[in-house]
Amino acid sequence: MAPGRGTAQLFSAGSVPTALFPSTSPSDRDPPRPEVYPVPSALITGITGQDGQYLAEFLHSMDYDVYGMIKGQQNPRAEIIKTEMPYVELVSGDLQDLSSLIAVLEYTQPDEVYNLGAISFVALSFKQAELTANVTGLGVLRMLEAIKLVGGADNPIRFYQASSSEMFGKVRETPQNEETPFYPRSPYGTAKVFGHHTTVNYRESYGLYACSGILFNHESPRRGIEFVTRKVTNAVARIKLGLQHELVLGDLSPKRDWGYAGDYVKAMWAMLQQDEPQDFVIATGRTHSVETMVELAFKAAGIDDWRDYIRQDERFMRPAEVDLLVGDCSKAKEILGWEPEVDFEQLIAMMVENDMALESAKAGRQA
Ligand code: GDR
Repeated sequence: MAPGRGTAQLFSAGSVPTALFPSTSPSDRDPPRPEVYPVPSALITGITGQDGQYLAEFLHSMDYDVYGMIKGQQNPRAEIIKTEMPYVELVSGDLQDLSSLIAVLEYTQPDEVYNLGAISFVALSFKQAELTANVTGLGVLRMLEAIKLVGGADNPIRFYQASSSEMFGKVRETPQNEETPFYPRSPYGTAKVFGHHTTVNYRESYGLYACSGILFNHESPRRGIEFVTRKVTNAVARIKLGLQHELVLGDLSPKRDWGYAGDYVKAMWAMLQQDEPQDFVIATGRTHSVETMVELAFKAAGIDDWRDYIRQDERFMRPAEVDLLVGDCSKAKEILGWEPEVDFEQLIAMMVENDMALESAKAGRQA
């Protein structure tokens, strides 16, 4: 007999475990197992973000039906999904509107829900604290309520919550693991703590299969330009090409544990394939300062006198900063078989290379 869903491990994060999948489909939960497995389906909120895109690709490669939730009618980023991932069916819903979430779940009937939607830019959360609490925090509660209502008794819907290392904030211990107490330092962090505890509470109160992945910073060429890594790699490319002459940043001293988003979405999936729902830290275990990251990015473009291009500005500093994050992902290694594949140096080089190609193509078009 094929192994059960609970044994699913990402033995090699690089190879898509298609062979594993039929034996780990949601239809496994109640024997007897049918001869032909129905196609599993997943709903992703935050589909237009970096993680939403990587996760959609990954799930599609494993023959999932993938639904992506989109807010509003004129969402410009929806076009990217329509063009690059035509296999994703976009559905209209809003984390601020419970009835829309119920309608989305009734229509999509997902086996798995990945809640990646959020106001996710920490700096913005200080300026739009109420909106952040509503979307990033209460949005989790609304989705869990919708799952509880639509899934009914013996709820078949599995839920993944995108928790964040920002919850550790002013860290209580180093490295941070699943037991480390939270001390958030921003409206974003406090909203994520609410979402995290709500996920645990719905699991314990209603027996939902609900997991939180406490993901440390994860980046890629698809990262939004407002986040520091992409801001830097894009500026470095433009400086190299003579299109920009300085890079204006905030505090260069904070340290982050930066991994590759393409690796991290595989851990999200693996969390929902276990016998029991539980929470996991996903991280690389290495930390670097913003300054080191900047230096590395310039060096990747062959620029040694990088300090000459940097200017610091109060505008990019935060009312309260998170000084040091570094995660201990031993539990994910042991239970999920997950390990990061792309290291920090490869990640930054990949991002610089991508921005060089993008910016030269853009400059070529404008010439
Ligand atoms: P972070 O990511 O806040 O860690 O949250 P971000 O890249 O925005 O900042 C990282 C660190 O760099 C410092 N910094 C700057 N940051 C930005 N954005 N722009 C600057 O000019 C700049 N100069 C210095 C910041 O102060 C900070 O210390 C990310 C988000 O993706 C969250 O949604 C996610 O939950 C966490 O990572 C894990």
